[in-house]
Amino acid sequence: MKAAARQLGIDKIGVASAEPFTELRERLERHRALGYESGFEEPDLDKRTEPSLLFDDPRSIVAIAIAYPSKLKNPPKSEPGARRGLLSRSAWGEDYHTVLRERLRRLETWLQERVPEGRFLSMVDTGALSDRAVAERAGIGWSGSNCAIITPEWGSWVYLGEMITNLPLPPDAPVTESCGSCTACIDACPTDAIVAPGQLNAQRCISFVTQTKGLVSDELMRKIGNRLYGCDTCQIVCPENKGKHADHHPELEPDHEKVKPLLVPLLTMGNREFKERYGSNASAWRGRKPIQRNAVIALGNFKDAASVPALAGVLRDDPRFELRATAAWSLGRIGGGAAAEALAQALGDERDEAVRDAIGQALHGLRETGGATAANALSGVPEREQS
Ligand code: B12
Ligand code: SF4
Ligand code: SF4
Repeated sequence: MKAAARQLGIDKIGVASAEPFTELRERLERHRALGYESGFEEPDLDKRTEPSLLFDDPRSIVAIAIAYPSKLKNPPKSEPGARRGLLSRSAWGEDYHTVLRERLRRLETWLQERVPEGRFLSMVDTGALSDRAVAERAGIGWSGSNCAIITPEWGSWVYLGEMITNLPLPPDAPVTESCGSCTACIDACPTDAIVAPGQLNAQRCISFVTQTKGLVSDELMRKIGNRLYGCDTCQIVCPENKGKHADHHPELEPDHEKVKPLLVPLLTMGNREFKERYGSNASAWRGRKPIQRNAVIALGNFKDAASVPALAGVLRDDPRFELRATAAWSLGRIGGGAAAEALAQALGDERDEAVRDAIGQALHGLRETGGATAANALSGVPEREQS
């Protein structure tokens, strides 16, 4: 099986016992008690840690890793008047769920042909098991301080998946490498989401925040920068990832205009266009709203006056209050007379309380910091509406 893995399109394969994940169970309980969960995990901790609840008579778990690219060759430039956002590397190619499930199916077929009594249950990401805990036990890599499984061969730029089976395969030993005294990821995390080595408060992780659909706090919006989906900072700074770049899976190669797109056209992208462009991309699973909201945030963070008309359009016309409120924040962040005017005008028409609040706060901020033009635009706005 191991010798065949490469020809099946699998970069690394290992075997773990199917014993309960007792240490992980304690970990997950503490994680929940501290409020560090993202809400995307399987909620049933028994299912997460006891393979026998998912599969009749499990004897082993086969873990696989597929390496993905970490570098864009000649990426388009993000320039004044033509600012761009960025998808994280885990969403650069075709949706990895599709790719890994297909590889696991190939592996199942290969095994079934040789061992007809074999039974298999494969999962990638959305299964109950912790893909990282399985990979760690199967010797795929070690569990880094940034939480990622780091392989000696491909660094942490790997997707993980696994297959529970009734076949009693000899287990592999975990890898012996570790992070040593390095703390680069903890130091670089923009929101201090890594509260201790290997412990993440997902609620503060930008990767999580980019995947939410609601309003984002001022602090986190500033820290999102121009990220449209996911965050790679704690992996980019990792010395174990230096020079690691896998470009041998054509389906995982990035389309530059998709993964580093112009921001303004994203704002008015309809559902059909979104599905055509991003439907087969891992970033699409939450729909277009989070990505469009993040595009609005990114334009605010660029503070580029050229994007004021597009943001004013969102504030005036977008039917989703989250988008309008976020556009108000971005206009306030960009500032200047045109932004202040758009905000003041929108206040007259806006009926949603949350959006009115956001407009009020943006106008208030402009009044405190803005110049004469902004102040003029505010002159007709009653005090109550401004703050
Ligand atoms: C929920 C989730 C998220 C959440 C929370 C992430 C987190 N760290 O918990 C959010 C949305 C933030 C997220 C972000 C990302 N994710 Co995610 N996510 C998941 C998911 C669905 C569950 C993870 C989970 O249960 N976390 C809870 C923690 C507590 O458990 P765990 O990390 O699974 O297990 C480890 C710890 O428990 C630890 N541990 C256990 N006991 C102890 C004891 C001590 C003392 C210590 C220190 C540690 C420790 O060891 C376990 C193994 O490493 C998995 C898929 C899956 N089904 O497993 C993908 C997964 C972890 N994500 C993945 C990826 C790629 C990402 C991102 C890089 C995407 C991006 N570029 O934005 C970021 C990375 C953020 C980060 N630093 O972790 C990959 C990881 C690949 C890899 N090489 O490790 C996975 C495995 C998906 C996949 N199948 O490929 N993700
Ligand atoms: S993904 Fe980003 S926000 Fe999350 S832990 Fe890593 S660096 Fe911090
Ligand atoms: S940056 Fe350093 S501490 Fe963090 S995962 Fe990489 S090696 Fe470990």
